[in-house]
Amino acid sequence: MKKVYTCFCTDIIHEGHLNIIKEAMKYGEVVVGVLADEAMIKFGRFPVRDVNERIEMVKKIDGIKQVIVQDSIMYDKVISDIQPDYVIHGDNWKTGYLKAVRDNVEKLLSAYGGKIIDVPYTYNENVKRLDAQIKEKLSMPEYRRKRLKQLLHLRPIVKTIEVHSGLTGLIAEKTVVEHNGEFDQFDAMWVSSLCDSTAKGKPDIELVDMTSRFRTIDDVMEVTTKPIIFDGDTGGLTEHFVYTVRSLERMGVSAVIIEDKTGLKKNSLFGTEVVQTQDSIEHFCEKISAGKKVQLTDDFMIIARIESLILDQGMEDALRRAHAYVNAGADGIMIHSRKKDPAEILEFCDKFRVDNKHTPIVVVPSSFNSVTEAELSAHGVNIVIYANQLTRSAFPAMEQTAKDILKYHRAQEVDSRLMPIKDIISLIEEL
Ligand code: SPV
Ligand code: MG
Repeated sequence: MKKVYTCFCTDIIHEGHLNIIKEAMKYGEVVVGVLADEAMIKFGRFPVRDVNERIEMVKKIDGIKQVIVQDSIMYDKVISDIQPDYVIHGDNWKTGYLKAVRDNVEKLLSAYGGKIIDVPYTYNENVKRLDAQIKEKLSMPEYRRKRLKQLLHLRPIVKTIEVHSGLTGLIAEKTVVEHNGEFDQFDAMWVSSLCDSTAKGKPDIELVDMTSRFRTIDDVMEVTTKPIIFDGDTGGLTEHFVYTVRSLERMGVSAVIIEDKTGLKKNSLFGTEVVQTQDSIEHFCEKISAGKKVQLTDDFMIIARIESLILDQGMEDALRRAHAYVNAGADGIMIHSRKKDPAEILEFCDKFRVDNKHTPIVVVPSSFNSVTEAELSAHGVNIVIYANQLTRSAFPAMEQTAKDILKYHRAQEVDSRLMPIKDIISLIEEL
């Protein structure tokens, strides 16, 4: 009896999957792989059901000989383990980023004479509707809110990218790359005060009010499913912060980060060039505790951001604050630096981890951008935020286009740098 293998990375079984099984049965006994949770995430498909629930779901399909877990999106291990005569898949993997997976399978099978069977991919109205229902579920507050904590367990480091609009949200949501046989995507979104203010042409001084900041969150949430970490600046007055916590939690935001500064907040990357005042440990701890007290779910996180290194107050001050903030109830610590060298950040992480093994550490490598995710993770960092790179890449491109249209008195010269009209009008899917 020949062996036919297929891998399912899905939360629901629809007619497309059943069609693949029906075809597979024509060639031999069918083994189905269920893609592991972490591999699903790297591939841009956060599982609504965990791997065990998905195994049970697949086992219910008639005609399957065996169900196994496939650990990685690439097939090296699974093919070496079970040596299938055939691997069967929808023909959608012939193009786009999935082609790398098909190439990987083709190479592995050709080593011993195995074959690929491509079956026409089923994407009818019914399948589209089921897909949309899963996305809808993931975007609901109760699912989205808890997803950050889930990711902290599932990912070595949670990769977060700045968003400030529906469009940037879509980039965070949909960008998946294949590089050297590895897939990756962003896990979460950062609603930056700097970029949210900049997009409105305003300075980053807590001038854009909460109602407007919430409007940005809403725009992002309308078109995405990934969890949101909100830049809450100083959190404002404690009496106001408690209302902010309640609102964010109700909306389905996963975390707020507040920084230990008082008075007129200026962006940290100015450092000591401008007057910035750090809050007292006691007062900031009261703010954290007040926020924790009003929160209603276990899913929401209040993360305390320490400005000691930014304000040249030293490592000891940063560490003392970190432990105090955790004792006051902070669910995570963000440590910031404006140095080009990541040394002080890594030193902080190592020293903090001596006494605290588990509280998530968040870093924002805008200045110390040579540091890799693997290095950060090795020093105990759990969340990395790319806080402003989308805004900083879009702005020079738009400015150059504006200048060139003025210079040439027409738009032809800029056209080769632009996204084709056909692509921009099909960028947003219509319902
Ligand atoms: C932001 O993105 O608004 C931040 C991070 O607060 S930073 O600009 O690096 O201070
Ligand atoms: Mg900010």
